[in-house]
Amino acid sequence: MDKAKIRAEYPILQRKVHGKDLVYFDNAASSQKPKEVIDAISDYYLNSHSNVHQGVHALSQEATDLYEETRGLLKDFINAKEEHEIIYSSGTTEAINLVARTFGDGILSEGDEIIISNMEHHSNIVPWQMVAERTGAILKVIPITDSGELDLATYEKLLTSKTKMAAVVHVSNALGTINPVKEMARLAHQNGAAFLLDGAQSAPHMKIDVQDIDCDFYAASAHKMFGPTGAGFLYGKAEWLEKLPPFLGGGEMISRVTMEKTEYNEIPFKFEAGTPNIAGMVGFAAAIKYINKIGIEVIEAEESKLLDHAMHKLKNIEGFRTIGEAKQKASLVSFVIDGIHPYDIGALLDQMGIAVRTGHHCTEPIMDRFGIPGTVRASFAFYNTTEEIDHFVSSLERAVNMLR
Ligand code: 7TS
Repeated sequence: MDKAKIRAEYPILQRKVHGKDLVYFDNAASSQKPKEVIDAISDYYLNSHSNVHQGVHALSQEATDLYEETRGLLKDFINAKEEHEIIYSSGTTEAINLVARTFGDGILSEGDEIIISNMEHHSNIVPWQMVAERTGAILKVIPITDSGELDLATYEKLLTSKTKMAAVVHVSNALGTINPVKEMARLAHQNGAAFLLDGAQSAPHMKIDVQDIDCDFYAASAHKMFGPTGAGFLYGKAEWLEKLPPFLGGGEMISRVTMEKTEYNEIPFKFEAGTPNIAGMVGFAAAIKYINKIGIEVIEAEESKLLDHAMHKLKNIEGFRTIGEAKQKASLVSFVIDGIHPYDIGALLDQMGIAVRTGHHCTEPIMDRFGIPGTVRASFAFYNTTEEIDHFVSSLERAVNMLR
């Protein structure tokens, strides 16, 4: 991998922060954008913007073609069976809310059970709590082991004939754990439950095959996939999308409206009310093409090398403790240093030009499980380098010495 060439494609990686070369290790929060993604958005507004799916005029047709191209790219990217199984959304959060809300409206009744895990991002907890409260459904939680893995034996016991949905994170943003989702989907289906995957952290880093996993729903965000903010998607098996009621009401999601009654549009449009984030989807298309050009397997292998390098160096720091030591891990390290608050480390690293995330990472139940207020999280993307990691480790040592 020609790192210098790749890094040159990211204007932001050339800048300085507090007078120091930027080291960006907050990729799990949001990745940076290559120039071709930024150019695609800019080019769209400069040359092709109009509203979609409406006009007979040339610009509307052009905008629609650009906007719809993303659907086919996403279908291939996650190996969905049909293009209409891809619903555009503003991101993972909205996609999960779509499923939770419509499940509440169309499927769940009092006493039904929903399973989530202790490892979820808040966006895969709160929507289910809301729907449980509204419908009288019961929320059950898969525990986490000391190494930061899901307790699968308990998951099996939690599944009953009343379970209607099991919704879990594919890759944990706070622990890095890659969950055994194919097996989990099989177990859910054995009990007649649907299986939803929060793919926010898996889509940017590994090959996804929704047919092989056999999940019923899969949600992800463009901004973690080198694309723009405010764009993302929900994959849903066509049988489910046909069965579920609509999410938001308005234009685009209808086929006929009278003052008495509305007939809804077919999928995917049934779930896409209002003027969408057209430029966002155009940028998302460019991001997927960019990932495809590099190769997701190449990205995965490079990030795995970066993680190994970081772990090898970090473990020598006195008082260093990793939170999340799963056998299968994505390229992030969440850690605490005994006796020092994560925020203080983050603030000192920032002064040195190094961007890491500190805190609970929107996974407060994980922090409660490990009895800590938060962690420092360094999350790597393939454009990061071993030199940056070495610099990070020596800067961390300096920070620790200052704070001890
Ligand atoms: N699920 C997981 C596993 C996530 O990591 C995130 C965002 C979300 C859902 C929500 O995605 P959104 O694009 O809809 O906001 N995670 C993080 C993070 O770790 N730091 O900032 C955002």
